[in-house]
Amino acid sequence: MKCRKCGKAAVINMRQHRLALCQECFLAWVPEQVQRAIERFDMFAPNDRVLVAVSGGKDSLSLWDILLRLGYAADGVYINLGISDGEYSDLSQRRAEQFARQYGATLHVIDVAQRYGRSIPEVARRKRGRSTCGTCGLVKRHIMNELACEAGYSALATGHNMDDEAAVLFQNALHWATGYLARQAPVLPASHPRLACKVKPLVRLYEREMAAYALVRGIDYIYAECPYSKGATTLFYKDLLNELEVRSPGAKQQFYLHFLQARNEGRLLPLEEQEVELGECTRCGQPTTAPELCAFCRLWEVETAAQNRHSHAARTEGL
Ligand code: Q46
Ligand code: ZN
Repeated sequence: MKCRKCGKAAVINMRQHRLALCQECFLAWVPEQVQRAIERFDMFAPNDRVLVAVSGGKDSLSLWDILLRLGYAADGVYINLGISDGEYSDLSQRRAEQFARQYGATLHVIDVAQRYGRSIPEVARRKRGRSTCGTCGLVKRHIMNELACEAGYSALATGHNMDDEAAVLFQNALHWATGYLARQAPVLPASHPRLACKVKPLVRLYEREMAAYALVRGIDYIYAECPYSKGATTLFYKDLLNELEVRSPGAKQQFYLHFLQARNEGRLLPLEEQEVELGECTRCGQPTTAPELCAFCRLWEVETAAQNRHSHAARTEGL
């Protein structure tokens, strides 16, 4: 198969675009798609400072690579969650640090256990109605939002690709989760002075294309997935959508892009976002719908109380 742009041997065939490209043309095409998404959804301006949420995986490192190549002032943030199965956290941190060194870019590293006294698996072990991923998501969102706001970044960029977004859309549509559907967008503007604007510049790209980009570009990323992602329902939905894609190339793209179009045109009227009243957490000051402490501060308060009870019991037993 030949590259449609220059006639050299193609390295990838993207059936949904009826487009085969050689290595060189593909490496130019991917950043073009990202730039189109940034402009189309008005994510940020050329002089804005952007903070990239880096996990050490193919999507976030490729996103960082692309933004730097496009000339954006993009720094990274890596959060060490303390996941030791297969040394997942330490390995992924090394990949992120190695990338930053190689590109001469700034990486903020935050270690949850060092900063808050306990790793994510340790906190999640106490199971308080929240799954490990639920706890992890809450902590990551809080830390990234805090850093983005305090350090004055215009946007917090995540490496969600179209497969991620289509799978979440499928899940939300199956459950008619109208609140989530209303909030699912490539850009979530800052609705409060202490809330960062969140953007997803990879929404026009399939996961397969991002994997190919990282490979062809020679980005050294962590291949292993987080051990807690095993059996996640979104992975099952991704498989279903990929089966559909095999039978009907472009189905995934149409499903997601038509949703965005309908949303922008106001054709999802009953899904209109309801204005939620946001107060401020009395401890950390971040926006919350709760009357006093935000969910993040409540999590660590319960954690500290449990720790105190534990040390008290240990002391009593020792008497
Ligand atoms: S890192 Fe955290 Fe994910 Fe691992 S524990 Fe779950 S949420 S799966 S994106
Ligand atoms: Zn708080």
